[in-house]
Amino acid sequence: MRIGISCYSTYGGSGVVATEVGKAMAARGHEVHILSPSLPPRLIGFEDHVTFHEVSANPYPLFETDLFSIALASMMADVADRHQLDIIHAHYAIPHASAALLARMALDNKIKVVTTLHGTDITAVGTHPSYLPMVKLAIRDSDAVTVVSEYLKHETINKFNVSRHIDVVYNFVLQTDVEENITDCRPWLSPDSSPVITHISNFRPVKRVMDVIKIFEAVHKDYPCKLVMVGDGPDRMEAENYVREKKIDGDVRFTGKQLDIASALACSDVFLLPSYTESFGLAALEAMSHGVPVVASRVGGIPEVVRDGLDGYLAEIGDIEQMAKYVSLLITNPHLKAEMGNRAKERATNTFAENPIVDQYLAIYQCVLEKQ
Ligand code: GMT
Repeated sequence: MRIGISCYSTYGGSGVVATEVGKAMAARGHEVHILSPSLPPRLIGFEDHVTFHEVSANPYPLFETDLFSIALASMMADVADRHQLDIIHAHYAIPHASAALLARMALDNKIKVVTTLHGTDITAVGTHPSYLPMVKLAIRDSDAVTVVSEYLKHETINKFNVSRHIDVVYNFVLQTDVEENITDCRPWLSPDSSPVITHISNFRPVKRVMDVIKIFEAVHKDYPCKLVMVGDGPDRMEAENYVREKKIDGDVRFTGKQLDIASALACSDVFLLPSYTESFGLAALEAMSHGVPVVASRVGGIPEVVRDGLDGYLAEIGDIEQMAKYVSLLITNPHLKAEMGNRAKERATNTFAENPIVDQYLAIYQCVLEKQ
């Protein structure tokens, strides 16, 4: 098969899933073309059967805004034509899915479009009137639509009033991420060997970064511990200012964006994800795959990933006190932490293993290609 994959190249989960699906398809011998505004972080190094195409919108004095969507659709059509692609797999509805439909029109329907909805394209920004009709069209007219959780399927059907078939294909973990190239970060993240609490995100409001800090503050009052904040985004500055004001900055480390998430997780004791919406929670799954129990909000698709009381604990959105209690319980009870961590690892590596999930995408590709 010749497959085009379109995604954002940010550190967000949709770009990670898209790139890893592409690499997995290439490893199975398919030809893969990845289209993105810049090189996705997971695409470092040469990969056999994978070609990267950087999408950029050519500015023109008349244009008042960046015309990325049109540039993306044009590049999809061009790459599909030149490389005789069979399928474009668009990750995130805005604008990837609508651009793919436009490219399909430009190619007289000689290509199939598979759209994967990831989260806020449905639960937040997608329902804004500036985007809603196009997201609805993308859901209606893609040859196949997948979502990353049962929760997101439910939201898609209800919010967009659609009746079409939608497949749930969960996010997955890579065995190589779990086992290979781990650096022991504990000596510098926690020189006194106190427990390490970790949060990884793009620090957008949806992640409730200030809840992370306040949960840590409450735990830290009673127990020595460290907080590691991996990532960057709009809410980082407020969080950094707060920890300085509260004079807990000596025990909070903001690492900025990191490619080596696996090493940070491998030396973590608890992973915190108090988001107000989360269609799946790939970061939580990655933590689980390293045997790290998760304390998260009971929201969206998170309960499909983290089983409350088994792989970690779930609490209501914004319940800082309860989440702090759960974190304290875990860091003061090594036996409980190890038991939950082991269960989390087993669940992550069995239920969310790469191969069967990539096979699900492959079966969807084959199915749309058979339908002429
Ligand atoms: O929807 C978003 O906010 C962006 C997207 C991303 O690129 O990070 O995140 C979503 O997709 C991930 C991969 O499928 C999921 O694991 C995340 O839970 C989801 N984020 C949200 O729903 C907030």
